[in-house]
Amino acid sequence: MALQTAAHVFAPSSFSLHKEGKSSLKESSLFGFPLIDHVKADMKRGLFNSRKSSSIRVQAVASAAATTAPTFTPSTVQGKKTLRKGTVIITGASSGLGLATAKSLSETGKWHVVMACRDFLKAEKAAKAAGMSKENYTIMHLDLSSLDSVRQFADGFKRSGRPLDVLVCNAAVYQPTAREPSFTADGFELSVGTNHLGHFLLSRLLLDEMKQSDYPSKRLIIVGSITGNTNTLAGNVPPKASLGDMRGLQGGLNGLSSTMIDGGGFDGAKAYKDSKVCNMLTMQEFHRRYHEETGITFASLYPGCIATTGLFREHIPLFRLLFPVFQKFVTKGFVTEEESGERLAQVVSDPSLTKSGVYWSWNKDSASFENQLSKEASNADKARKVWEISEKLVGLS
Ligand code: LMG
Ligand code: NDP
Ligand code: PMR
Repeated sequence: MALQTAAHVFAPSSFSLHKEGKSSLKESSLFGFPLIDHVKADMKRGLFNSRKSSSIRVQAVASAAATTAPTFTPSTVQGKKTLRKGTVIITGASSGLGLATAKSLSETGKWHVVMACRDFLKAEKAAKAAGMSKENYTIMHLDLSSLDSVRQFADGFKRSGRPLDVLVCNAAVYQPTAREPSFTADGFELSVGTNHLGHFLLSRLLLDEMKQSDYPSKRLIIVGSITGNTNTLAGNVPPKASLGDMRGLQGGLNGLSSTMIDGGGFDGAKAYKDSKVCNMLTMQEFHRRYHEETGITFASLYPGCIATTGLFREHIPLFRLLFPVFQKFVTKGFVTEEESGERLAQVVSDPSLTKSGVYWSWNKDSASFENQLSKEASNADKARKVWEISEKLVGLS
């Protein structure tokens, strides 16, 4: 469905929070890390005031699917406004964007970050190297290329007794040089299986947890990308994303039928871009199905070209050498890991980014704006179809 281009200004909701508030301290532990449900957070700056919020100009180009979430109403204790520490799960927080976001949020003291990672030791080392303090994060094992692992993670999280306030689906794999497909534990082509199907199941399994949370602004965020959007120059670099009639997805993306969603021959770069289209469509379908009922904000984003991350680990060395230079000086789309982490942290916690159904991007001055998705990435029929087929593939229907 075509996007409307009617622009309107989205005014940030404003509120302030008082420092004290009776915060009951309840401690338990998970995997040896202390769990603190209510903390004596430093609330001097206001709990939702991210570092950059005051300078954010939100330019809005509204999409048809977008609606505004209710404004925050922090709970009142004896006439004082208080807000407990939020809990955010970030998948793939062991490097790149996920790690930078985890660091940024943990440094505010207002968030407990559950780092959902496939490599526990790598995540622990990364958190330490980033200087994150132990009381602000927990590492939990999650391998998105195994549906069993996704289910175990969801069960484990539920058993931890933590509320779930924000879920960030960030992890991804990119196989630009693979000649042959590889597969997840359940037999799906790896990129779509991990980036889309793993996250699809995870989000569905954790939706009830989010519904139950009493946090004033609950959010489900999926990291999309410009390269999945063919309404941009970057999205037109071959191979282009396209889901076609989804006969390959319908067939299960396995070695017996096609490994590609559109039914074509395997192409690792295309599979990645297709998976990002699925991510962006999934977020919109979530919005259509659940926003009104739950008040949860559903959003996707393009954080900028973070040309130095592990995402390009499988690319040829020459590409890894030239790509950051190309993005810095030619396209000027380059963004550092730190800056991209600040951007995603804004989508997690900034009071001005509560709108649901939105695809966020940032301009050259690092101001956020509602971007327009490509025709395919905003096609409501395709979104429903991706949802319905994916439900079957992950065993939800
Ligand atoms: C595929 O290639 C890969 O095969 C696949 O593995 C996967 O990565 C996939 O989409 C991801 O891409 C895509 C294909 C696109 O190939 C390339 O991108 C290779 C680069 C081709 C570059 C040709 C330009 C040569 C001219 C250079 C001289 C210009 C100097 C500029 C000044 C620079 C100052 C620092 O291929 C195409 O579709 C070709 C489109 C051609 C567009 C030309 C745009 C020019 C941009 C300038 C490029 C600068 C080169 C930097 C290289 C960075 C690496 C990307
Ligand atoms: P990285 O490779 O640095 O980070 C990806 C993370 O995903 C890693 O922590 C990785 O774990 C994790 N991961 C991969 N496979 C699995 C799995 N099976 N189970 C659990 N975790 C897994 O890349 P980026 O930080 O660049 O990517 C983060 C997100 O940003 C992705 O969604 C990507 O599509 C998106 N993005 C990136 C852009 C860029 O320019 N880099 C641009 C636009 C979007 P491990 O550390 O163990 O490898
Ligand atoms: Mg692309 C404004 C131009 C722009 C931007 C913002 C990106 C982002 N790229 C742009 C242009 C170009 N790129 C041009 C003109 C070319 C041809 C030279 C080009 C090439 C290129 C390659 C080969 N770009 C790439 C690749 C990759 O392998 C990356 C990719 O597609 O990963 C899926 C990539 C990217 N360019 C981007 C971004 C953000 C990426 C990677 C990450 C992603 O989408 O997640």
